[in-house]
Amino acid sequence: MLLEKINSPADLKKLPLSQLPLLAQEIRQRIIEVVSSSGGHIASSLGAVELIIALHYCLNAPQDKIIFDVGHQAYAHKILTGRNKNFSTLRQFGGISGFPSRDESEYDCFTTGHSSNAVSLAMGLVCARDYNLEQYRVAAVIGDGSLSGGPCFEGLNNAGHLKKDVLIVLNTNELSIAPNVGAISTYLNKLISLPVYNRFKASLESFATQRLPRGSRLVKLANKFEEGLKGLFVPGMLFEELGFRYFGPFDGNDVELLINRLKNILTIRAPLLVHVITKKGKGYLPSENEPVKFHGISPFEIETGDALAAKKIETYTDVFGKEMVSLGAKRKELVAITAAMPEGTGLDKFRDAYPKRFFDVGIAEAHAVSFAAGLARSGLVPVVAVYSTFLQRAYDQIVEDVCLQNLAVVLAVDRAGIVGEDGITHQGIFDIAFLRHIPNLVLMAPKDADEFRAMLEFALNLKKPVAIRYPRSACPAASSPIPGIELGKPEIIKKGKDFAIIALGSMVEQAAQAIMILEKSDLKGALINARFVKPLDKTILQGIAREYKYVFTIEEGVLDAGFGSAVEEVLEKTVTRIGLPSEFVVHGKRNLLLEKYGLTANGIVNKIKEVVH
Ligand SMILES: Cc1ncc(C[n+]2csc(CCOP(=O)(O)OP(=O)(O)O)c2C)c(N)n1
Repeated sequence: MLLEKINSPADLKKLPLSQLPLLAQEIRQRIIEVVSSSGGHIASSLGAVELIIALHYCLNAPQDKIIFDVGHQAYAHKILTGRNKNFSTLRQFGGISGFPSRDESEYDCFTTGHSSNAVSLAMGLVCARDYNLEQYRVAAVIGDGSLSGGPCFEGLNNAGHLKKDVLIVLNTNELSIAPNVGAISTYLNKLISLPVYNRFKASLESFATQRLPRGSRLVKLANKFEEGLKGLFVPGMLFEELGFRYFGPFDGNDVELLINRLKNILTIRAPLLVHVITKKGKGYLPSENEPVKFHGISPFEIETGDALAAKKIETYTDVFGKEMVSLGAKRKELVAITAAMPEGTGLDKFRDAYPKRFFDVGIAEAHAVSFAAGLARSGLVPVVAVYSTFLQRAYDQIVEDVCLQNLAVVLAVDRAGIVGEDGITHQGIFDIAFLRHIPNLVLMAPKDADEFRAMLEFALNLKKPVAIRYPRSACPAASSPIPGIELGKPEIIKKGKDFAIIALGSMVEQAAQAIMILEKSDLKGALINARFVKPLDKTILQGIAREYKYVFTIEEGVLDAGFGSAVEEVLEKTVTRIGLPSEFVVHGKRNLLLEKYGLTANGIVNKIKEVVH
C-alpha cells in the first residue's frame, strides 16, 4: 500500500508521478470504507481526490496555504496530511471532523463548513503575506455550486482589483448538492463544452505530444502558447475580465496532467484561476450514478450503496415537505424558495408538484430572503426553507427587507438545534438569539407533527414575517386534540404543584418525560408548551410565575439571548434556564450531544432535583 507510507505532503512528493493514479485509487478506497460506516460527504470528496493530490504535490503546505471552500470535499487532504490513521473516526464525537478544522491540523488554515468564502479568506492571507514581506502561495479551491454564492463574487471582484499572487481552483462538476442552477452555471457549462476551443486544444495537444520531443522546451512553450491563445477562443472570458489569468478547463481527475499544468501555471505570479472538471462521486458506481443522494449520506452498504439505517422515521423535514404540497393545492399564492437544498429541506416534493411556484436560487441565502420580500410585496406568500446555520447569512435581509417592510414571508428554519455529525460550523443554535429581537417578526417552534402543520397554516394566514424553527430529528406524531394556535399564547399541557417547565419545540417531549420520572419521586411538575418565542403572552407567563415557586425554561439553542432570556425579560425576574452554553458545539451524534448538555429527560430531571427543595 502506498498510502501507508504517507504521513505528510513531503512523503507524497517522494512518489513518482506514475504512481499517483494508484495512490488516488487507494485514497478512494479508504474514503469509501470509512464513509460507509461513518456517513459523510462522499461524492464531493471522491471527485476531488486527484485535484488534492496535485495541489499537495505542487505546493508546499502548510507553509503554502490551501483553503477548501465549504471543506466537505477535503477528505483526501485529511488523509494526505497525517490523519489517515484516525480517519476511521470521521464525524464521531472526539474524532476527525467532517470539515477542515484548525483544532485538528496545521494544514487546515480555517475551520470551514459554510460556502463561498474561500476566495475572501485567501485574499486576506495574501494581503497579510505581502504586507509582512513573506513568501508563500495561497490557493482557494471552490466548487461551481459555491461559486454561485454572493460572497464568492465579492472576493473575486476584490482579487481582480488587487492583482496579487493567488491561485483559485474552480472545480466544476455541474452539481451543487442538487444539479446546479443559475446563469453562472450555464456559463461554465458553455465554457467546458465549447467545441472550437476544445478542437483547438486537442490539435495543439497532439502536435505537442507527437511531433515534439517529450519534456522539451518546445512542449513547455506549446503549453504556454495554448494557455495564452485560449483567451481568443473562450467566449465572455468572465474571469479574465475580472482580472484573472484563466487556465483550463482541465480534466481534474487526471492527476499527471494536473500536476504538469499546475507546475507551469505556478511559475506565474498573478491572480490565477485554474478551471478543472471533475466527476462527482468518481470511482464508486452508486455515487457516480446518484451523486445527489451521495452528496451527504448516512452509513451505507458498500456493495449496493443502500442505507444501513433500520427503519425510516418521519422527521420534521418530512412533515414540512408533505404539508407544503397539501398547502400548495389549497393556496395558489403559496411559493417556495430554497438556497440549493431542495432535498435537504424537503421542498423537492413541492418542486415536483408545482414547478412554476418553486425557486432554487443556488447557494444564496441572502438573495433568497430579499427575493422572497419581492414576491411578498407583490401579493404572493413565500416560504423560504433554510437551515438555521445558513440563515445566519441572511440576517440583514431579514431585518431590512422583510421585517422592516412587515412583509408576509415565512422562514422555515430547519436543522434548528443540534445537528450532530456535521458539527461545529453547522449547529443551528443561534437562530433564537439572532431572530427574537427583530421587530414585527413572529418566532415559533412546534413540538410535534400536528402542531407543525397547524403552525404553518397559522403562519400563512398571519400576513406578517414569521419564522418557524424545527430540529433535525424524528417528529413526534400527534398531540391530543390541538387547541387552536393563538398569537403569543403557550399551551398548558399539564398542571402541577412543585414546579413548572416552559419548554420550547423539540424540548417539550423531553420535558414531558422528565416530569413523568420526577412524579415517581413525588415531585409534581406543570408542563407548558411555549409554542412562541416571540411574542410572549405576559399575562399567562406572569400567572405561571405566581402559581409556581420554581419555573424552568428549556430550549435547544444557546442560552445567551435565547428563549429563557425572553421569558425572564417578560417576567422581570429570573427563572432557571436550561439550554446550551454560549460555545461552539463540536461534532458527534445528536443524542450524545444533547445528553452532554443536559437536554434529555434525565438531564432535566437532574437539574430540577438540584433546584427544587
Ligand atoms: C452558506 C451555505 N449554504 C449551503 C451550504 C450547504 N452545502 C454544502 S456543500 C453544497 C454544495 C456545494 O456545491 P459545489 O461547491 O459545487 O461542490 P461539490 O459538492 O459539487 O463538489 C451546499 C449547498 C453550505 N455549506 N453553506
